[in-house]
Amino acid sequence: MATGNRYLGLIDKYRDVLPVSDSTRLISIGEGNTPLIKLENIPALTGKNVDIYVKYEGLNPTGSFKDRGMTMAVTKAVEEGSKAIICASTGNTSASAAAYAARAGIKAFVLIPEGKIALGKLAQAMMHGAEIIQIKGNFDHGMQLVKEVAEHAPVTIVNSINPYRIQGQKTAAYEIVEALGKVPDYHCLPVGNAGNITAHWLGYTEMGKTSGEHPIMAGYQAAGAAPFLKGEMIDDPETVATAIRIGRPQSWDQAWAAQKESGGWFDLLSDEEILAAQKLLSEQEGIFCEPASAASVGGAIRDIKNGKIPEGSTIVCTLTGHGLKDPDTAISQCAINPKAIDASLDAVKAAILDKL
Ligand code: AN7
Repeated sequence: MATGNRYLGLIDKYRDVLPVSDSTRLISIGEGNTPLIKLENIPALTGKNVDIYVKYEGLNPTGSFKDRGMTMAVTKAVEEGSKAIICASTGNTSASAAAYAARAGIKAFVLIPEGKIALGKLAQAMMHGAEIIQIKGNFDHGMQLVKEVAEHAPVTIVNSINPYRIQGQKTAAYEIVEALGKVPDYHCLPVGNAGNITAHWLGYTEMGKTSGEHPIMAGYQAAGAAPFLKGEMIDDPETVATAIRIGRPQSWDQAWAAQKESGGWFDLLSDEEILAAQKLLSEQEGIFCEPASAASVGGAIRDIKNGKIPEGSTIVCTLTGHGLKDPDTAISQCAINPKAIDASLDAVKAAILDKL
């Protein structure tokens, strides 16, 4: 058995390109190192010859890509002597902040929109012992309040406006290029606050400094929460993909820069299209992601079919969060509500033969 190469998290692996020193205490739960999975069945359904890979970020410790940025942000908060962190969140940031604060032995305050966060995310924030502050408002209201309160209380903001979050998250781009052995032609992401597309673009441009190579970045939003398509902030974002129910993206300028510099685009998907893509991935590939994540694959499939993404392309789609984050939305999509039958051989046999 191989020994001596235990994975110690992404800061340890990418310390050469991250703002840490040898004496920095790393707050890590083994995040990063997520699989880049080649889709085997969906490409054929597009009718085009393309390679599609998904970067399954749902396999991070708390089940979303947020852990990449959070390990870095909490590591620096602790290094700087902070005893408490705070964030506004549509769910995943709060789950991640709660877990890393627990690991570090500091306090986490999380502001979440009442009734609009997926069940699994709430369970995580509660289990990790975060101080949960539910507000009668949406993410954008929470974010504004967090910025204001941080000026009056000794708390470190760990939303993606914290530059260390972006630093940690850029490592996903490094892993992709390492796993593929080349730079992908296209990179498709769901976009909410736009921190992740900003972070990926930073990673790709750092790596491509001498070669100039980079993917074309495509960002997909939910139709009811699509400020990048509208060209301005919106007030009442609404979508079944609660993770990206955001009307005032914090990384607005950086995301436009990523789009323009990469030659990419933003587009939107209806809630129905998002849920259909989530189901397709589950049924065709055995990969369960949360609704927001599926926007990347749904958008990519559409743009492959319409030729915007040409044949012969290598495409990476980020699956930002695990499907188990939002069991309610998953179950409500499945028409068949399994009914109990008699616990007898005859009844079970009949049930099987009925389906073959
Ligand atoms: C699964 O947790 O904003 O464009 O507060 O959870 O970087 O914001 C979550 C965002 C995509 C959008 N997919 O990423 C939060 C939060 C999932 C997410 C996004 C989020 P950004």
